[in-house]
Amino acid sequence: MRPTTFPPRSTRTPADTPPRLTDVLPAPARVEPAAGVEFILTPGTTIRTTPGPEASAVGRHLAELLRRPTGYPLPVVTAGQADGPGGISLLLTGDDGATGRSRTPQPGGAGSAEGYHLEISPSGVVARARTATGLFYAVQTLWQLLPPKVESARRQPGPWAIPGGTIDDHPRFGYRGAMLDVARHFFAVPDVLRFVDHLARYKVNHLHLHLTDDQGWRIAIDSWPRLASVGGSTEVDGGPGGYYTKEQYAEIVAYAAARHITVVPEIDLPGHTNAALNAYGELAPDGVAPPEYTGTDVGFSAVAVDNERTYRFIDDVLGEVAALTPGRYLHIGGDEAFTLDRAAYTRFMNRVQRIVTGHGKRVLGWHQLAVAEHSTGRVVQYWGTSTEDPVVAEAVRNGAKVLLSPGNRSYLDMKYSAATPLGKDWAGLVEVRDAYDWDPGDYLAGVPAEAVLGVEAPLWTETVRTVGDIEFMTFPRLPAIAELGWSPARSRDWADFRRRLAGHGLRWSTAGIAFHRSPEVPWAGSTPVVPEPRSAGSTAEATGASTTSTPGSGPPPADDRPLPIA
Ligand code: TNX
Repeated sequence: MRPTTFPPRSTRTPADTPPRLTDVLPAPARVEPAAGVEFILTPGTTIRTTPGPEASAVGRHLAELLRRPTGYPLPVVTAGQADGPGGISLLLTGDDGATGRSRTPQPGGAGSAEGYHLEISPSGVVARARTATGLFYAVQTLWQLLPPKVESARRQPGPWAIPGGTIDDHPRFGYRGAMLDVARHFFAVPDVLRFVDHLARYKVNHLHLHLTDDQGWRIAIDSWPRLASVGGSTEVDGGPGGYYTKEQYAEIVAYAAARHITVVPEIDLPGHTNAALNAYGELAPDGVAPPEYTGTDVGFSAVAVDNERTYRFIDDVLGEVAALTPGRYLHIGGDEAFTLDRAAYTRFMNRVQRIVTGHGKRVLGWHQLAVAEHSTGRVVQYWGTSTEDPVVAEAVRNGAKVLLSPGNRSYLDMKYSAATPLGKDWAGLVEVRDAYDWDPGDYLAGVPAEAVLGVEAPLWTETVRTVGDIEFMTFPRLPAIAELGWSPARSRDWADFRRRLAGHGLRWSTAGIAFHRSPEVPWAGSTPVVPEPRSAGSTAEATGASTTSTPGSGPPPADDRPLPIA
């Protein structure tokens, strides 16, 4: 172990300075800093994991995050009973006591399925968790506790200090999500994988993909091939569109799973279906294929709800999508079907819900679905702007759970301010504090905390065209929603949140991630101003400029851009 004082603290730059133990985002359930104590990562540091593929995969993930910036080899080896202190240990406190710990859950939540316990001392780092997911979250926490230069795609000089102390952590809600609309503008696989990486940082565990809408159908369906080949060839403003082959979609699912994220596919029904109707006119109410649509209106399309062929189509599509989905939920949309009366809509949705359960999945849908009958395990996603919805409350009384995505709080496509170059404002302007300062457990009348499955931040992409655009709208609001989903209600504190958030600006800019420099946040360090997105028009907002990216490989093509930590 090296002395912990090299180089002198006074010569550290912001990018060199390790965060404090209390800076983690989302805020852990319990943090106990040990004053004046650090662990220093060295060229000799080893990562030891409990035997078995799950823990060693987490160990390799940590090594991959750290090898490039540190230049250290960081071998991942199997932990043994006889190991001495030192290095980083990632231990599953499973049923066999193999780690030397009892079966008793760790205090503070390492016994919960996603919880972990982290001890950082000069002699080593020890993470313990009951599951690999818990270990993965311990790794995310550890990564955040290293100095911002750890985000660099290039090798940086040490020292690599981690603040000492203990953290006990577990999530408040089981579902923490973000949605990406790949229908209005299509995003290729690498862009989606990059988004997955952003979610993993903040312990978000669901990626909802809005796969179909009026402007495009984005997933190959073998039994109805023109959905993708014809329906996938358009997007908002007439761009080329695109779709995922089943292999590509499976790649997204696997990449997310490796980051302990479940993909929730959405096939939006009965409205938002113009692309499908354009591909198969037989599904349209008048049997005639409508022209393709590249505008941004909503609510004008619907499948023929009185035609048996429509239900064959839905059964085929949901069956193929279910087969690609390891998670328990299929999202069936249900929003803005303005051309149908309530009776026709309800009859249709009752039937579609049964098709979902027939494929062994649970129903998730936008909250308009609340009028349909209860379906075992169903979840309605609330996207309204009011704190009252009697129909949703009634569905909850009948057994539904609620996923909270209030438009005026969690919508990542809302403008931050009137000057924001991208986004919409129908739900209001959503600055960081609006996104952060509400309690999902006590938000919607008649929906108690026990009925809340969690929170999700949806990013609709009518105005979002590039990776830089995605990131500018996502950061810093995603961490706000992630914290509401993860951290204990009692820890919600705007002043403390914005202090912690401020430290992440330098991390994002070092990683090449665009973000909105909200005036509400005292951004720390000298974050560089990066160019505006190409869709920005004339504006003073600074965002990333990338249009392409390489997943998991740090910044988008920015190698000629000076990093702030040279
Ligand atoms: C409403 S939110 C929609 C989407 C739009 C979005 C734009 C919801 C379930 N439907 O079709 O993209 O507004 O903010």
